[in-house]
Amino acid sequence: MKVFALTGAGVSAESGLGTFRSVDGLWSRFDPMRLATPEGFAADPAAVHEFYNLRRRNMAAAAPNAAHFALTELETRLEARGGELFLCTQNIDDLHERAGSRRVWHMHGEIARALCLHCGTRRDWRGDLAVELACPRCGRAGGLRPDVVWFGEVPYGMEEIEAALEAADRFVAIGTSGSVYPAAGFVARAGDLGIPTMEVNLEPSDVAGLFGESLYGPATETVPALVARLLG
Ligand code: BJW
Repeated sequence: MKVFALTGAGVSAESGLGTFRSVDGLWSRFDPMRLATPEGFAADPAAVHEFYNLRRRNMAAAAPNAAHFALTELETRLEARGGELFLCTQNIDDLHERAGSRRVWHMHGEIARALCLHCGTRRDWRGDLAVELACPRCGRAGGLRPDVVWFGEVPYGMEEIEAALEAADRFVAIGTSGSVYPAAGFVARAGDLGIPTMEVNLEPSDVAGLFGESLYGPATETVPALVARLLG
């Protein structure tokens, strides 16, 4: 069996990392147009660095939870049976990797990586970023930014994602509000392809009506239950 799992901020919520659109979510306190767009970065890079530096430190202090570990078990046990898990996350944190997942597709990039706008180099970057820092590759300052996908930018690996969706036997969306495209459109695409779909979330998402099945509750409870079910 080939499973395509799409994860969102809800999978890391119980690890203490904030979601975006809950009542007290990140976008209720921070302006996404200022902090998560290329135009916002051009206008005030220091403010954007401060926002992501804080989140990078929060991530380092957080630990993976039972939902991340259950998805690692799913990957391992599907592979042992000749199956596959395509784990596509919108999250920029590394909690899937720290739970042991070996192949994680970060469609919205990774906060522990930096991209140089001058030379295009992408590299691991675990410390703070700052405007005055120079790129270790080209030596120019002022061009380093978090290697994350902001509004108006094209997510990473869309061709590979589409191919994995086409090859999948199951599509599950976990902890995502279904409000950001193109990820929010995957369930409709899976439906067009005739793939059974399931939503696993705290509450019905914006696209809940498009899923064949649903399981509602905290991810640390629902994801282990989902994995047990998928493994039969
Ligand atoms: C729990 C739980 C628990 C809580 N257990 N569950 C109109 C105007 C302008 C733009 C657009 C437009 N229409 C469409 C667009 C495009 C735009 C878009 O979608 N905008 C919408 C807002 C309308 N999209 C883009 O610009 C994207 N690019 C694009 O479309 O390029 C064109 C293209 C595509 C494909 C091929 C070719 C061309 C880029 C989007 C980039 C999004 N970036 C962000 C920030 C990245 C870095 C960062 O983290 O800072 O990505 S925004 C933010 O939202 C972040 C997330 O990955 C993303 C999704 O959020 P997510 O994960 O769903 O979180 P929440 O908070 O929304 O939901 C959490 C869910 O968990 C909730 O449902 C809770 O109930 C649940 N939950 N606790 C289980 N314990």
